[in-house]
Amino acid sequence: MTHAEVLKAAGLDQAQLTGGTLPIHSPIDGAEVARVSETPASDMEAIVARAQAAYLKWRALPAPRRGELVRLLGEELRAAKDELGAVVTLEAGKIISEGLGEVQEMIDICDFATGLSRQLYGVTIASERPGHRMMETWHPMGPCGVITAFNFPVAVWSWNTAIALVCGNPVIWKPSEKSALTAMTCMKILGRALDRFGDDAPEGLVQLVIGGAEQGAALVEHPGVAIVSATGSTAMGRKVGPKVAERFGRCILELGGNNAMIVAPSADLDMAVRAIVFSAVGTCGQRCTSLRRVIAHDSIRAELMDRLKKAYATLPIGDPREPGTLVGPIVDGAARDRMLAALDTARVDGGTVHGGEVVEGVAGGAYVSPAIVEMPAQTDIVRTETFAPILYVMGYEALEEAIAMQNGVPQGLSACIFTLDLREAEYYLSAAGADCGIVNVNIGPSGAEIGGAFGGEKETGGGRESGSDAWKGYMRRATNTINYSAELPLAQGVKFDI
Ligand code: UN1
Repeated sequence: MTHAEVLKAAGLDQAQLTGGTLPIHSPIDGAEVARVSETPASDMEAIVARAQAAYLKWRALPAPRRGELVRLLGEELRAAKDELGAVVTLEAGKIISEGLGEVQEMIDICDFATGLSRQLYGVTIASERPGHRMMETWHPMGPCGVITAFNFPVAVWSWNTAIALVCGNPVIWKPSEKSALTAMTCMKILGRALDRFGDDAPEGLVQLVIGGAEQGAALVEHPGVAIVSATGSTAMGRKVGPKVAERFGRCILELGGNNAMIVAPSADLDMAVRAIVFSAVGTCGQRCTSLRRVIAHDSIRAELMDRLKKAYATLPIGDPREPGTLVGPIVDGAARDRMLAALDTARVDGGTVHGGEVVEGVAGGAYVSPAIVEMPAQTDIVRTETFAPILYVMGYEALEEAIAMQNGVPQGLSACIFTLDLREAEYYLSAAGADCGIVNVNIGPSGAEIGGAFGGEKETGGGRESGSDAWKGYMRRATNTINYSAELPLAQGVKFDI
């Protein structure tokens, strides 16, 4: 299909795709596929006011009824899976299977959130006072600003939106300026769910803001936006976090990663190689969970390197729409140049680079061969997240040393170990082990399921999205003490008789 056919099948019409100021390029061939209208930052006042009005109505609906909207969204996503997946491929350059996988992630979170809408449980607490009962109740918070990145243009929105909606919060979405088209397609799909849902959904329940840093800042700074959930670079988070903190808003940050795998002497190397290749070169190394560092035991390092070089040599790189392709384009020329510059720095630091060259793909796109870099030490460039398919490989002798190296980076998203040794695996999962938000055994660092809480520590920002009890980040907790006695005893035995 041509780009125009993909956009037409997604239901985007010419009026939406033309006449604006923001050019959208496909990483596949660099073609300008649309020029969309940006939301004036000065509109934020009215947008937030609409969201606030929507909040008052939406929070009054019983949560299971709110869940029904999310259930319908899941149904509409199932029906539109191929069309939306194709727009993801067009706009993010993902191979077809990964574009569809991202939509599946949306469907999964809708199922999860629908069930959650009947499980927004609070606890009861034993009171120290007779005739008293304590409990926690969870309430909606208010409008939730969602800022998403180009690399997961739809899944991350749905993690936030499905959960925010069942929690009773309207959503204002500012996607990456690189992925406005997937956002517009999502809004169409959501529109169909809203039509079926009926009048219970207030106007302005989910609003889209198109633009860049200016629009993002207007959203983040607005005191009417109760929660800001931002996914992207650590540099972005450093700006967003303090702004939200200054006004005592709530922030959910999911920022950079520098994810490592320790390959122990007992590792099943066949499995390790497959896991490494998927997580290091999948999505052209542009997941926040992408594998960026392998720390391999010296006894197996040479063999592992051998196998990795062989596997890398066979990687089909090129047009992500072709069924056999495993590595599509990197997002744009600037990202390619950052990759090449990082490799130059690694060479200066004593690294031996395999791959990492500009290759021919589709004319106009930025295509690179994924790189493996054997490093003598974990230098600054290794400690930096470069959003590209670069895999640094280092050696170790003792597990403690490997864990120290793994944790010795500013980021803390995802980590894993390949070992068949139970002691090593459990130690790695313990408090003395990996310091990340996602820690795995015998599985790579990327491709997490939605059921778990997603996010990480240190410069990754500390936020949690998606499954488990991440919903608590989207609600406010009230501690309630109810006195059903005829006395008024004070806590801590304090006497204050009047
Ligand atoms: C991201 O790159 O921002 O775990 C999200 C994964 C995906 C989500 C990645 N489920 O790799």
